[in-house]
Amino acid sequence: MRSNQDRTAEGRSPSRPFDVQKIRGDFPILKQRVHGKPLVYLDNAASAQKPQVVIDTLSRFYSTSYANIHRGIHWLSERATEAYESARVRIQRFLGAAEASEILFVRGATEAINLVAHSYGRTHVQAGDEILISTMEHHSNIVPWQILCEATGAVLRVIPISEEGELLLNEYEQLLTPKTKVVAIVHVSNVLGTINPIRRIVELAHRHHVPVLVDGAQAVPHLAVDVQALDCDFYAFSGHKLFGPTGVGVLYGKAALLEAMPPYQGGGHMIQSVTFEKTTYNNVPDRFEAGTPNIAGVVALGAAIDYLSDIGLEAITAYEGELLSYAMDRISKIAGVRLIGTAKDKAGVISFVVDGVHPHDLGTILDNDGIAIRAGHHCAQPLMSRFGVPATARASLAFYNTQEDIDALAAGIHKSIEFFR
Ligand code: 7TS
Repeated sequence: MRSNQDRTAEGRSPSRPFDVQKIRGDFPILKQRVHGKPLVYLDNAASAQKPQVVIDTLSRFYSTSYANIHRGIHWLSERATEAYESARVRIQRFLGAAEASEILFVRGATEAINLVAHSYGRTHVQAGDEILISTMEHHSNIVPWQILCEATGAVLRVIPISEEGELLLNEYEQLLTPKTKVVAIVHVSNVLGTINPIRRIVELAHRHHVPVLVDGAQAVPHLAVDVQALDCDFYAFSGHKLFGPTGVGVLYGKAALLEAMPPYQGGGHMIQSVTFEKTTYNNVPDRFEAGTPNIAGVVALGAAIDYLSDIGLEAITAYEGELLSYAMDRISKIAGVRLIGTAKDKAGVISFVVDGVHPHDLGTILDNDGIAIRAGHHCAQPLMSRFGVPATARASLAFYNTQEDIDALAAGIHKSIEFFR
């Protein structure tokens, strides 16, 4: 894979040495106290915090450059359009896509997957066909395919996983048949942290001429992603988990596939001409961006990506890898803790259950000490069933977390065990 540093916008300085204290200073919310304690934010898989540069970009854009886009004519509209389209180019580089028009702006990973299930799915999937997903999918990569199956009579098939939370690739190979029409798979599990071998998954699917959609919502904050190296056909992610604003996300699609796909939503901007008799559609990406998009959100997502590229995804992956090892070691040593998700290739998501302590009670006790984690099924109920638990506690890391955060978490777990003893 190309290094992310090669991919930063021209003229940018190469990555600085990784200085977590300096990075923490970029995130104003981390200076807050919660219930009188310093905030320990370990709920990054739900949503990540925003650096000052993202907050400033939103404010500056609305203060100086805001108008509706793609309406030409006046200066402000041109300025806003330029900012919006320049974010598209930044994201193209960030993902290593061949063309900017392969980047579609949507509301988030959920909408990206629904777009593909609806537009690609309804054109290519028929009764008796099969859609292949895995046991570790988020509901947003299950339900859109079930809706497609209900509408078409297609069948959902599920790749099983091991006790460690790794995909069973042999079983995957067996499930790939001439009936398979789409493989939709998560890159990094939001519960287990497992990093799936996407390149290999794509290679096997392509032998059967089956396109692969990758749900990258939990991957892009942790790993350098190169869609051309992965050779995936679609790649989806959300801006808010990537230190950008809410309400904006990205669908990458290979140009040839997108160009052959019908619109997902109808409205302004996605048309070439409209009469009551017939409407012709715009080219890609405009065909898939009906109505006024989240203009400022897109621009600020561009700023988030510049910020990350300046730090360097390789540096982030290396730092988080060490922090994850430290955390797994500390938490696994606590008597009564069962870790769920121990794959060899794993990103900074730690799920666990504690004997005698309900995950929600643990979450409440931790919150009292200013520690934010998530407890519940994490929108992955079938995965909870696979591990025979109704819920887990989940601590999820970002590059601004520290060993002190993990120490605070470990102390909180001990405290909750004492409390319920
Ligand atoms: N895919 C994965 C792997 C996710 O983790 C999530 C959100 C989504 C898709 C959907 O993203 P959205 O931005 O469209 O909502 N995951 C979580 C989570 O783990 N806790 O809260 C949201």
